[in-house]
Amino acid sequence: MKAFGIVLFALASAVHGHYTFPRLIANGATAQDWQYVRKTTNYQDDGPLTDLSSEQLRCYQLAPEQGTQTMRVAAGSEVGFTVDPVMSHPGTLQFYMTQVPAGQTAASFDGSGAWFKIFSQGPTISGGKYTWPTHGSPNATVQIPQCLAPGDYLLRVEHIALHFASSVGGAQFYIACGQLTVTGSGTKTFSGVSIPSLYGETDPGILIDIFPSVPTSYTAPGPAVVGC
Ligand SMILES: *[C@@H]1O[C@H](CO)[C@@H](O)[C@H](O)[C@H]1NC(C)=O
Ligand SMILES: [Cu+2]
Repeated sequence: MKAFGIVLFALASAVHGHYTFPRLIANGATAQDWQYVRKTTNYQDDGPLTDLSSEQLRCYQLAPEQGTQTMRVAAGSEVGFTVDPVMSHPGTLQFYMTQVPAGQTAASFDGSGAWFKIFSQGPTISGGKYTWPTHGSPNATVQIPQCLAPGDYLLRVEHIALHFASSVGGAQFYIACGQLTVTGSGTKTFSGVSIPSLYGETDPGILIDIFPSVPTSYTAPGPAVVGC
């Protein structure tokens, strides 16, 4: 009976274990909780966002002004977030950025501009099933495009958990934004999409059965990843 109890407990935590992205990873170091990451609405219960029409889809942030600090990072360097505790659901990892408009800072900007996608990682398909490389990972990192023009940006991480995504409204969004000042000699700026209007509830990759008998394809939601 004891072994049976442990199995039940493991199953329960796999279903109910939500997560947050509290710490920025940059310049080879990990900062404090919510030091460079805007504190998210789910900071206590770790719960997901499911309403795709909400402005919370931008940064899932608890309050507009939080005293969050801004980290200087070089274009081309590796930046990311720790996960608390881990990305415990199968899902797609994506990173977006938005350039802060003139006259504002990464600390003041509400994210109402154009967001461009710099990374997307869905499943691999092999052995007749989907496999999710980020499933169980304790961090999520990305390379800031080498060609990116210097300036203030928000970096948005998004993990779309898909274990209930076969019905409308079932996809679970786990989101956070870090505040960055990007340095370097890049010159490139990118057009993008506004949030929350970028996704629809029935988009491919949002309304999806991830347990089909034999998957053949996968399409990530949102725009294509930009390149330098
Ligand atoms: C992310 O997690 C992996 C797996 O635990 C670890 O090997 C790696 O060093 C971590 N990376 C960062 C930047 O913390
Ligand atoms: Cu969860």
